[in-house]
Amino acid sequence: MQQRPMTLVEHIEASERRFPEATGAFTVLMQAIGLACKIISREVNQAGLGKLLGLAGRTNVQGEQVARLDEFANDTLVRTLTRSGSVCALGSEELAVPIRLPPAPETGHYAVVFDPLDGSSNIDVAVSVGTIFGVFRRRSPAEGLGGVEDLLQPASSLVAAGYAIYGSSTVFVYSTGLGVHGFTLDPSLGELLLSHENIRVPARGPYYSCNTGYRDRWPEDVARAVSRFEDGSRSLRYVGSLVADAHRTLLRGGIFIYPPDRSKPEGKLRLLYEAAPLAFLFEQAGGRASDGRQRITEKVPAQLHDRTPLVLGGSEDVALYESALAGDAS
Ligand code: AHM
Ligand code: MG
Repeated sequence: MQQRPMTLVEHIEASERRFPEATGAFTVLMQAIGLACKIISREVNQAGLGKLLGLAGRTNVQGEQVARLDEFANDTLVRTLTRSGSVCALGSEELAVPIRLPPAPETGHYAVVFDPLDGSSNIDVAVSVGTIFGVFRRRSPAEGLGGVEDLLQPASSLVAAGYAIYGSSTVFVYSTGLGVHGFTLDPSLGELLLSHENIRVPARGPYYSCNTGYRDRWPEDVARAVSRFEDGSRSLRYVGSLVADAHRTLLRGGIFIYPPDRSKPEGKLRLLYEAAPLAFLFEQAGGRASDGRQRITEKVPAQLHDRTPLVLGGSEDVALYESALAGDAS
């Protein structure tokens, strides 16, 4: 008889059993994130039918227009994670300040950062969007409210990270440091089923992915480094949803670049909500993540909403970008 694939929850439980001291709180937390992503997936797929398309009529902390689905996704994650009792603090790309939760000393060991709906400019045109998350261990004393110190940690301190992509299918990818695994949503069961076990990024890939429409705003070193990938041997792919561009790069290889430019000297993408979780996944999958000069996993955020240039990809491709940026002419 053909074996049925493992569900996400079974997979998390199996990896938690490797640690006899584990209390089960981590499984509860991951289950909550999986549930929130399934709820968001359902809403994204029905957005054209319901009333959730369009703008909410206000701007967020980043000064960007908030789409209604952004709000829905943020509320879903906040409510589901709060109800799980496993978190002490939450940081969201959509919220100016962190959510600090009352003490749950037996269970509230974790702090979660997330971009609830990445790529939201693509929602109204039915292009893939996604949710990105990172999980830190609590650092503040267990008796009080969680705080910003629980969230301002480098990606090297993540205990888990992942994303869900709401595309032609919904795929949930996560790692706890024991490989990177992907699960595809079976809508008839409402279950995420193991479909991509132990994902590895090819060292060199066939694509480069970058918004070359901004070339005139790039500093000279960025233009030089990107041009290294424009020798005719690679195809250009750029969705404009980070989750989608990262997912393709993780599975197929290649390089994703969001560099600094004259109008965004720090880059556009957020260190905590976008770059750090993806960097953790790429390194776990044998790839690399860099700001062009430094590993993303080493960068300590000073503020919740810090931005960073971001380069993700296979180890050889990212090394090529970094050396070209540093001035190597070869
Ligand atoms: P968002 O979090 O507001 O959706 O913005 C982030 C998105 C990423 O998904 C994507 O990589 C990038 O912005 C695209 O930006 P641009 O249109 O400048 O190329
Ligand atoms: Mg985003």
